[in-house]
Amino acid sequence: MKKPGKKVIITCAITGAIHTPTMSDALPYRPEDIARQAIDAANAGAAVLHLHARNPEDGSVSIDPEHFMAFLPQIKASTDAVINLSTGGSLTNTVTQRIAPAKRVSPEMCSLNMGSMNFSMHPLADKYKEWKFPWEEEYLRNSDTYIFRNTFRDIGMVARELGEAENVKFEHECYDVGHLYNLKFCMDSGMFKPPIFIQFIFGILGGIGPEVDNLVFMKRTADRLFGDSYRWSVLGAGAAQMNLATTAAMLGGNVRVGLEDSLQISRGKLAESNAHQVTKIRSILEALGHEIATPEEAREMLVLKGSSAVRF
Ligand code: KMH
Ligand code: ZN
Repeated sequence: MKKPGKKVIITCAITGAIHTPTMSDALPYRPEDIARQAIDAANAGAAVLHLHARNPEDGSVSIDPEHFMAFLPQIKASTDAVINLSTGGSLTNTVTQRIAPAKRVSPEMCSLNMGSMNFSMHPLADKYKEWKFPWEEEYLRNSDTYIFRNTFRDIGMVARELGEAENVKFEHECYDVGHLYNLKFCMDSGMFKPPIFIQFIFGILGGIGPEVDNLVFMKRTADRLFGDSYRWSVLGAGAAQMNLATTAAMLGGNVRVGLEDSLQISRGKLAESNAHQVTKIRSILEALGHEIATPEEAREMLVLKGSSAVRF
């Protein structure tokens, strides 16, 4: 486990599948905007870029490998940041569809969600009266019927097809304490090589809430289950983002920010860009005496295969 005083990895999640274009003009969805914001975030201090794709015409979530290929080469050519592809997909995708982009490009990292759960954004729909695109309102409202499917068989398939076959390291996304036990079961079955990287997630409707008590509980549980064989990071959704990231770093962890998880820079105020959030968390962490990990240091801490081993 990473000890306090060691370098902090900043992950920036650039666009995601939760927010829609109406919610913020800063949310990127065209490939050139995703690339530019990702590069700016890396220049601001993000060592890892967590990436989803969007449909360039209307900003809807896409798992089309071509939509990923519209920005991946440019990001790779302009930064040394670790590229982490989402396997979360969207409300209508099968797990096989969700991993297709990563199978095509074999990135250094991928997300791997560690349990099936409700995952809903429907309360957001009531906040807006007019929409930039027709799909947005229905997408949000229908999420109250959504079961985010990540069964043990699904997890095993992703472990084989991306972990074993492509040597991809996973960002194990754990939204509640049971997900840590799922991960422990999988580890004991030999699915993942240590050190594993856990993203503790707080504040998604369907997962554990964004209280510091919960962070301490998740970390204590992970310490008990995984000992020294894990690295960890924290993602607080919405207004919890900066506070929980700061708390995580104070407890010896790494942090994730980005417009995927929160559109705000401070309570009620929209962020101008992903780099805006990276710059803010970086200055908080540096003011507290933490050093920020470079991409090369992140590769060493997480034991990644290296950027020369990707296919884009
Ligand atoms: N937006 C996060 C809360 C994924 O990409 O696999 C969830 C996420 C899922 O990052
Ligand atoms: Zn994501």
